[in-house]
Amino acid sequence: MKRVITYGTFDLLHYGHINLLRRAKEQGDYLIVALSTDEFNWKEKQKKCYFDYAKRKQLLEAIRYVDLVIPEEGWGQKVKDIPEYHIDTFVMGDDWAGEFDFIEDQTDATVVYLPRTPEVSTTQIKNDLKLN
Ligand code: C2G
Repeated sequence: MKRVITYGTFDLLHYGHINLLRRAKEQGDYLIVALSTDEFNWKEKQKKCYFDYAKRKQLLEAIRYVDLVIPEEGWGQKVKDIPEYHIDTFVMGDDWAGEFDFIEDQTDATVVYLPRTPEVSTTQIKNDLKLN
């Protein structure tokens, strides 16, 4: 069984996220999503989520491609998660291209960056709806 992991905030879940999760699952047989906690989002990414962690987790768990959702509480946890969950492939959108190459040096996982869905983003949705 090939196990895949990806990380993110996934606020105001949209089809760009779904495209990413579908292609991440295609990299293996089992997909774990490490979901940024509200604290991590605010402290480390200055993101204030519209939906809190519990609601974002509920939404992700309803997606057919997602097998398990775990919390992402810090930048450094990836190199621990990968051995702990026996991960074969680490996947991120290519807006992160290059940022996580170290993972191939520090773990047995392969790093894959997938093209983002260009025209949609949570920020754009908020701006369009004037939620800012
Ligand atoms: N994504 C995408 N296309 C979009 C928007 C997002 O492919 N139009 C991808 C991103 O590249 C990322 C995932 O969906 O791989 C989740 O996006 P965000 O929730 O914005 O995640 P981010 O804030 O980038 O957090 O430790 C890593 C961070 O937690 C990533």
